[in-house]
Amino acid sequence: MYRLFSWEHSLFSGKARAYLRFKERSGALGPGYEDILATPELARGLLLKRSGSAAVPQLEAPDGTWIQDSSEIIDYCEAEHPEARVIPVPEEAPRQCLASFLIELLADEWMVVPAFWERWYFSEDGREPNHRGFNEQQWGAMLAAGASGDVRRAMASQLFESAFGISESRTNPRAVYAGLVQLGVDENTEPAWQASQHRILQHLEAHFAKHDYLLGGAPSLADFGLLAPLYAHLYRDAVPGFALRTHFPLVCEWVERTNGEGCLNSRSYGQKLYSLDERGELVGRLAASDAGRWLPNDGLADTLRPVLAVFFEEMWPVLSDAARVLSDYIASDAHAPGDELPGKTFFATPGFEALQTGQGPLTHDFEIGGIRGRRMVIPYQMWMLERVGRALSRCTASEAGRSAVESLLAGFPRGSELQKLDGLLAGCRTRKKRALLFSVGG
Ligand SMILES: N[C@@H](CCC(=O)N[C@@H](CS)C(=O)NCC(=O)O)C(=O)O
Repeated sequence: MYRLFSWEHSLFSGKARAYLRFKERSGALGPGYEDILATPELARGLLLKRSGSAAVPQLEAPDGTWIQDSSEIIDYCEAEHPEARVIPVPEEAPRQCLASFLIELLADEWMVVPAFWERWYFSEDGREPNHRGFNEQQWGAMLAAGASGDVRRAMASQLFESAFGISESRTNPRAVYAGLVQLGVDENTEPAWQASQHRILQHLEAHFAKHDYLLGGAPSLADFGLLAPLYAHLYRDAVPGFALRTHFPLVCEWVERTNGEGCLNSRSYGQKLYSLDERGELVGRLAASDAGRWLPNDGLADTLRPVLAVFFEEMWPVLSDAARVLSDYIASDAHAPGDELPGKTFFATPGFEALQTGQGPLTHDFEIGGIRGRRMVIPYQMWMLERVGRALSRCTASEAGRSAVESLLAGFPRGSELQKLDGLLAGCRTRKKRALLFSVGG
């Protein structure tokens, strides 16, 4: 069996788990998988040793191959088990393929910010409503698995105080609170990040009013990517979870459908609806929208375009500036080609804080919703962009593919810049070895 090492409350674990569940239920995952809680003992004694990082999710394949990173988990399993595929074939459906990779990137590395903020903002002292108790419970379930409820909560509470400095989150931000600052969340930008999240949720609510999944009637990489910020943080955490259920009920239904749990009536994978024929006999039919398939003819729903527009309007300017800043740093005397680069998403990578905080060489000005802030450059995002670039070159390999992609991108501000991705990334190519990132060269 595959072994998935995960936490229920982890953003990227939700993405990998829902993907594996879909493949398994579709009969496409060979031996299936076991979901193993990555306790601190396993994180230190196994994950860290195998990959160089204790981050979850990580996957061990039946032959012992070890895979760290939710995107690599999906790529690995797609190559091994191509049935019930989740990535549209670039040569056949270039627009759906490109859209899937862009939404994965938007969800993983942009929507992560307000989702992460919701969890920790509503755990701070004095916030009302407040879900600190819930947050203690979910962290404690991992930190002290098997211990009694009071011990589990106490362990988490202790971690929140001693390591995360929750009581002085605003005056002396540490760990997760420092991470939020490093990601560009401060008192000025907070409302803008929240507005960005609401804008996306409104677009999604409109989309799921017509279609069960992002590409139509079956899940894709775009759905599993989107589930990363939506499941553990926005759906499960108590305060955003209440808001999501009350304001975005169709998004909630999609979360349940895509996650494959608590979804009896939400037309999840392969579910049927039944009617009675004239003799009173049950007649089943596929429940999903769009005949249970991605839209025909490489179609993208009109309701999906506003979601892609958020990528180009908000995230793309930041990514392209980050590529420039990272290229300058790699070319400078401060870095030798082939050396390690910071890797984390949620906060500055230990050992690289001087580069990624304050006015360090791996920080830059950015804008969200017209508000200016400063954030760290995350080289991992260039690794993700290279992944988009590989898909893009296959999408545009034929004349027909090129023109399909060109007309899609022409509909977005600065959309055509994506076609010059190779040039943008030329000075900041990365190599990922286990969980570690290095510049290319040397
Ligand atoms: N890019 C990675 C991100 C993994 C990640 O940051 N995981 C978080 C939880 S969602 C984590 O384990 N953080 C703790 C740590 O880095 O030690 C992926 O897609 O899997």
